Amino acid sequence: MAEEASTTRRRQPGRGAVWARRALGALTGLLAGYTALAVAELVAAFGRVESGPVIAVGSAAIDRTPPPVKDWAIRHFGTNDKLVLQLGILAALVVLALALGLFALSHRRAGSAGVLLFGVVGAGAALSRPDSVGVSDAMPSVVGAVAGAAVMYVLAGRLRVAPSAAAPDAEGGEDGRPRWDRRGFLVVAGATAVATTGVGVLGRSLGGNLGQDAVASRDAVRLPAPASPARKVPTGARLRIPGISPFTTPNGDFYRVDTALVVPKVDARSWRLRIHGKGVKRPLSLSFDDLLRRELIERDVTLTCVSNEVGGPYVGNARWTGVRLATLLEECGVRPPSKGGPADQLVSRSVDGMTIGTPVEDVMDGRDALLAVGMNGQPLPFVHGFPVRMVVPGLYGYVSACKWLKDIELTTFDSYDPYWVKRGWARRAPIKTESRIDTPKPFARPKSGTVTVAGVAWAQHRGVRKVEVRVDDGAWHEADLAAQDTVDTWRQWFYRWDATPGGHTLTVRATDGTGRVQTDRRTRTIPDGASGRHSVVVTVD
Ligand SMILES: Nc1nc2c(c(=O)[nH]1)N[C@H]1C(S)=C(S)[C@@H](COP(=O)(O)O)O[C@H]1N2
Ligand SMILES: [Mo]
Repeated sequence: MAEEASTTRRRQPGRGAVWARRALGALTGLLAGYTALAVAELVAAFGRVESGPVIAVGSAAIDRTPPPVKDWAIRHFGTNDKLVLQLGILAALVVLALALGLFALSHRRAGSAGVLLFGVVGAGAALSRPDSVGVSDAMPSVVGAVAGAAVMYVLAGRLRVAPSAAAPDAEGGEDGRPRWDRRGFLVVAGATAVATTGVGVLGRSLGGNLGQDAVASRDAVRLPAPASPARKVPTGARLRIPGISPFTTPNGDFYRVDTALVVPKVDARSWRLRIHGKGVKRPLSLSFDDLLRRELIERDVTLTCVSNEVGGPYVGNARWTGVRLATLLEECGVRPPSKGGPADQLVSRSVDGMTIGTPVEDVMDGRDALLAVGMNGQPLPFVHGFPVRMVVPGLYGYVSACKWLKDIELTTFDSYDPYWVKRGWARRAPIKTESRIDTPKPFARPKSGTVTVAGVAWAQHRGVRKVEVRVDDGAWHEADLAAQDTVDTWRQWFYRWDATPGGHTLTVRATDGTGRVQTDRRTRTIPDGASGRHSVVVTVD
């Protein structure tokens, strides 16, 4: 009986050994993938971080994301959407690497070639980017993939089953022990893991040092006093109500919306801006110092993103310092269409390949369209476009607020569609009149009696004339308005509500400076901004 059992055990293909080999196969896939990425990032750190496979594939994915998905991502992940995307890419890579490692157990060559295929995808993504500088951008993915494929080939070789006549069962020998080179595998795998970690750490530290010049150039910026300071914010423009958005949004709290997976770090000392195109009699090329030597103006302007849902957070108000764009354009001999100029679209380009189209008429109609260098008294933060960005009062960011600006081209709407227009968004997009209840928060449980309902309303370049609040389906009550700073800024408001116990819906609407009431017609954000009225449901105790 005992004899019988031991025979059976020997004949079985050592279940434990089969699983151990599979696990090591999967581990091989992981190690190959890890090596490929670490080597690729190291190579990228020597060139451009943007050309590394994860960033390149992520950026290419962003470029190709259908607008509704992008909208959904912004809505659900907000400014974290990019982190979620990168984690998603890494998770997908882990799964694919595990599968490829298992596959390589039986198909060593094909499995290794599979790693190279990923290199091709990464290289293709890097080359497809609008900011690609040429074939060198393919290097990180290619070199990384070759290293990864080599690791796969060598490790899978250690896991090959030695043919044995004595033991027809594939993985186990007569003694039940595996017949593949477990010791060899562990030695090579361990060495690979150590080497790759070293490569990864080196790549990280090199990559982290990138942009040091840009940081130094930003630290060295001293913004000259503006020749035309912003008007002093009227004392009545800042309400002190708990929970209301502050009139001026601090830089650190300012919303951020862009397609950049790596924030561009531009060295202001080598930065230049070119202005050229249709109807430009004297093209201009300016350095950052040239710009600072010009007459600077300072203005309060509220920025809004077209992806902002009704009641959403993508709106902020800052004090911008910069050069009047219209003055520069006039110097170049540009005339707006209304004065016979041939160009009706101004296309701004960023260092990361973003293109943004703005009506020439709008930037030259007397409003304070700026090439901004300062935000709330500081040089622009990197995430907000250092060294120079555009700010145009009254237009959504995607048609006006180009960050990391490097080129301005005058052209026509008929002949060129910029980035977001190619993806289904409107060519022209003035900001819609909107208002938001900041307090009470949705599902709050205020006590009955007087409850302060408060928030902000905006209708940039038209101004906010009136804000009204309605409780449930009752009459509209006029809210108290904070003093107006300028027509280009938002306005705070509050309403003292005599709250009665039970569930209530609070709704707000604004009237702009032209007398038009904010519509109650709900629309999606695409193609030209959400409309409708913000409501908050509360339960009064
Ligand atoms: N280079 C570049 N500029 C850009 C964008 C971008 O993706 N890339 N996004 C635009 C959009 S959609 C908006 S709403 C504003 C947001 O500016 P902020 O991030 O400083 O708030 O920047 C605009 N400028
Ligand atoms: Mo936006």
